[in-house]
Amino acid sequence: MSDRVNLNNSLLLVPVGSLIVPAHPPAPSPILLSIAIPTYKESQNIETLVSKLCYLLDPVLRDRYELIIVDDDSPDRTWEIAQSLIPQYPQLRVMRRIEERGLSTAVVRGWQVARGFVFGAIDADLQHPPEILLQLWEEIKKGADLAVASRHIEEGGVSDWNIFRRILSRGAQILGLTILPGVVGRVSDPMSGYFLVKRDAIAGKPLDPIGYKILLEVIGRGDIRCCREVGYIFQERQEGESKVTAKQYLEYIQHLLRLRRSLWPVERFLRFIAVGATGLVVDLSLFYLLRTEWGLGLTRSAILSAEVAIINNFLWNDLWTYRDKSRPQKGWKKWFKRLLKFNAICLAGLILNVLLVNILYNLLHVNEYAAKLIAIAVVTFWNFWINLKLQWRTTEIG
Ligand SMILES: Nc1nc2c(ncn2[C@@H]2O[C@H](COP(=O)(O)OP(=O)(O)O)[C@@H](O)[C@H]2O)c(=O)[nH]1
Ligand SMILES: [Mg+2]
Repeated sequence: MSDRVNLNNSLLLVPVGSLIVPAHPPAPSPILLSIAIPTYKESQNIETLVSKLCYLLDPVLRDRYELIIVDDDSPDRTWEIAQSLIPQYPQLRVMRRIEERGLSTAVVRGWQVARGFVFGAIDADLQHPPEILLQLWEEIKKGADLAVASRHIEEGGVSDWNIFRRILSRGAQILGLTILPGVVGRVSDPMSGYFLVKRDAIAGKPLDPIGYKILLEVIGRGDIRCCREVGYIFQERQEGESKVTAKQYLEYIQHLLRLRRSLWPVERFLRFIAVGATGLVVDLSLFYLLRTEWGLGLTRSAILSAEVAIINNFLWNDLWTYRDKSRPQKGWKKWFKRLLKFNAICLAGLILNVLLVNILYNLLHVNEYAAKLIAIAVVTFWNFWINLKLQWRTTEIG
């Protein structure tokens, strides 16, 4: 991957491999905002779009923004026309993809070479009014992690879509809400391709989009705390034509299902259970050693062996189960903090365990062993979930 650019208007090199955005720009840079513009056969639109964007952004960000056109080797040579605009618009960078195809991956490839700390996506066909960009930027400056241009809030809308198109669009949204409520329900217009997002929110997350709906991927896999929306009217296309066909609808469903599967952390949970099993072995063996070999008291043996098992579990979970989340939290201090939190969560789990056994046995008259088994299952799930949510989160609160 390289960000060498614009000497002789050269094209950007296309990143290869996984679609992961790095946590930092390739080199220190004054750029704040990087907007990816996916194009396919947009030769008639590209100059107008670039000139409008630069006209709007120059007074606000001067030379602290960049526009990254990612063209999929359009037969109308959009990439070449874009390249010819670079001398006039030095903020412009152009990538020509030969091997890969698709709107969403084009956007991510653009972000991978981006130098800013805020990323954007906008269509090249002027259906996304450029002026809205400044409002989105304002929302980011006020603290939003994600600012979405929406057709479905006040001041938003579509120009003159027929009833069929409106139903199709809403139908797609309802389907999305059913399959992925936590993602699709976060914003009023989850199908929008016009938004800004902070680098921090998606850096290091393996993105894996299919088709058109890059925003789903950003919300689904990103770490989005604060999200704002700005209304806009989706304009009619003046030049060129839409590339949407029935295929994109199928891809949308495929994308929803793929996200659904990957957001259920099945593999992580299985790892957690495996680690728990090693903990049990450690706990029992040490308890045996302390009691019978060294003759320590019952309570002391129980506490000591449980604590060693907790440390054992912590080490494996930190290194393996939650590796992707613990790795970015560098340093011994943070490691130690995680260990303490893990202890606290396990202790809370133990209290919950005792409470549940009592409620099940004394109040609900469940068999003692059944009560204990239910409690173990609930507490395992509790430990897993609370650790995932509180403990190994990538970004810290406050
Ligand atoms: N790089 C790239 N851009 C694409 C591709 N398909 C569409 N686009 C661009 O994505 C934007 C939206 O596409 P469009 O067909 O207008 O979608 P619609 O507005 O939903 O009808 C436009 O800028 C297109 O040029 C693709 O396969 N690769
Ligand atoms: Mg369009």
